[in-house]
Amino acid sequence: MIDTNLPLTDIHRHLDGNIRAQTILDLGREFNIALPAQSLETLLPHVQVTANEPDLVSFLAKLDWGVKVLASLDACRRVAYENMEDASRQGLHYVELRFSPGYMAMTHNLPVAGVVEAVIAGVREGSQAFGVEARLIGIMSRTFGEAACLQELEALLAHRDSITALDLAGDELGFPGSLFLPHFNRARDAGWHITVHAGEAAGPESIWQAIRELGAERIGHGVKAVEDPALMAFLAEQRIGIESCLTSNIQTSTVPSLARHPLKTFLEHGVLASINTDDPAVQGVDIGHEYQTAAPAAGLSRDQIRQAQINGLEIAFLSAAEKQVLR
Ligand code: ES4
Ligand code: ZN
Repeated sequence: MIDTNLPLTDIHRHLDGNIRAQTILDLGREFNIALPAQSLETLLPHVQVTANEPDLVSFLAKLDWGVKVLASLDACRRVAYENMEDASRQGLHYVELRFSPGYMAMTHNLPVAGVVEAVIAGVREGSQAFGVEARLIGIMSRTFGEAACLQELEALLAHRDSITALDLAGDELGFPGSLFLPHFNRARDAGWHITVHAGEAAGPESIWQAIRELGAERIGHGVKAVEDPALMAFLAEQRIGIESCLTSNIQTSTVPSLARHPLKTFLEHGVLASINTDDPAVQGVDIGHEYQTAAPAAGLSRDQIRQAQINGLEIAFLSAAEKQVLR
């Protein structure tokens, strides 16, 4: 169901949620970090979702082993590089990789700006080695509060030309977007694009706020928009992109089943919704699974899946000329 005549994109993928289990084992050994298991097979259930989690915050805890082994800047660079190799193996032509430098730095007290630098280097090397085009989105992890997010923002701004956009991820219910107004004002001043995780754990008002107050041009997940007809019309009219992540929304219990996922409704309303993975290694999925298995299970027709594939490039944070090169 992937149209091989069109570029294949993933514009919502966390590189710190996509650390290979084998790499967790390798780095755990290298840095003498105690892991819950010593073989790939026995480690997998600790670092991958095995059953749907009750909520977003429990799901996010599954990402922790990946960052616990990031004991050096070179480990961060390796993970970024391997993300590009994985993107290439999955047949992607273009990826927007996002990461929270504060989260990656946290366990081993790495310098946050150093993490940003290491990720930029790893993605650049991987992009060249594997021939996949990439852009980087900086994340502020709202779960750690306004001050920690300011630290992440400063570290990202130190490398502003290598960063394309700013995002806000983590506990949407506990930390509303309104807390981060000054952060996003600075991001817009830096000339960055804006995307925000919204309408995943919280309701449509969180999406309105992300757009009106934070300046979001795209929304991560946005599933709760279907509860607000005025918002659905606004998203379509204003061409606000939706980054849908089907399997992720089931695993976080945001949506009860794929059959009830709103992606099909978005497409029927002319909303520019796209198909993406989120945290593929933690979820145990790849982009092929989302197109070939999850999208049909969400009731999308062949044409709707193709439209979602077109939308992925349409709403990518690229200039018209950059998109043309990929087509
Ligand atoms: C998220 Cl860090 C992360 N990964 C996946 N989904 C998310 N929602 C909010 N933060
Ligand atoms: Zn996400």
